Amino acid sequence: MNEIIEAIKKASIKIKGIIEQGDTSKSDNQNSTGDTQLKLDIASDIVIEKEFKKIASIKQIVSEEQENIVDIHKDGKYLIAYDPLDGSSLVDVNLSVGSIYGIYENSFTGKNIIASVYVVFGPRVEMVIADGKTVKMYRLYDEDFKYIQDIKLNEKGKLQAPGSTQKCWYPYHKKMIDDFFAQGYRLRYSGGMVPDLHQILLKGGGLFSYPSTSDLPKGKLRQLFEVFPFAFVYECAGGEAVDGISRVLDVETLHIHDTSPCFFGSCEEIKKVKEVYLKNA
Ligand code: FBP
Repeated sequence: MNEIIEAIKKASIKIKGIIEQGDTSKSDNQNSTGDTQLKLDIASDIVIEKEFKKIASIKQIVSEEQENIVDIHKDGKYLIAYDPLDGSSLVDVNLSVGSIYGIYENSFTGKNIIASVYVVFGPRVEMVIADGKTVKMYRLYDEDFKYIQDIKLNEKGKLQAPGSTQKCWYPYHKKMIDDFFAQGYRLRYSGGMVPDLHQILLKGGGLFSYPSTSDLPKGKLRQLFEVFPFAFVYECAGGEAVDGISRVLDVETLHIHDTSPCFFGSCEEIKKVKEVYLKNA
């Protein structure tokens, strides 16, 4: 596992350079979800895959930017699903973006995730590692990541990050979001999943939601390399992650690019989400 973390560190330093110097224009390609790929997405993906190919313990990888599973080493132990540069379109407006990695054993399913890592590329580059017991944050200084702190969520927070197109929210979802704001929750939403979820973790808690909507009934965020890795982080930090009703890491994966509605947060907020969604199921 340590060699995987070292590979992510090396790749992240290169991706930092790509973001700062790279071409943010669109490529001629689309990814498996139909998103037009930016040259940054493809460049970041190439950097990560090159680093992972050097590691004997990696059996397979899945990238948001590639259609199929890539076989790496047949005797490897770990399966890694990753989003090389989530929210990449935000680079053009100089907002924070991130890479997300889910590390699995045996098969690419929520139940088999054993660790997750994300890297935030913002005013500073920070890496967060969840290993099933703790959540630890590191910060990049020159060419080295230094340990900063452990991250724990409070029972209840103060921030709310309500995602997706509001005109497509179901009425009960809109009322739930409005109720949180009426309680004094503060809006914190940049459109970048990584910095938005990182902020809630560092500020002690709250709720991030990307629900089922009339235009995207199964949500937008991808299970293997967006939803499950952050669900694992939030659970390790003392919070919860659901699809509205069930623990999201128990959701079945039928295809490697499947999406899921998702709610990540402190326990109090997730309790409210489950109450509302169970009542309207
Ligand atoms: P990409 O993987 O295409 O970047 O989309 C993911 C994402 O950008 C997340 O980072 C973010 O939480 C979400 O989409 C924002 O979606 P919306 O703009 O619909 O709220």
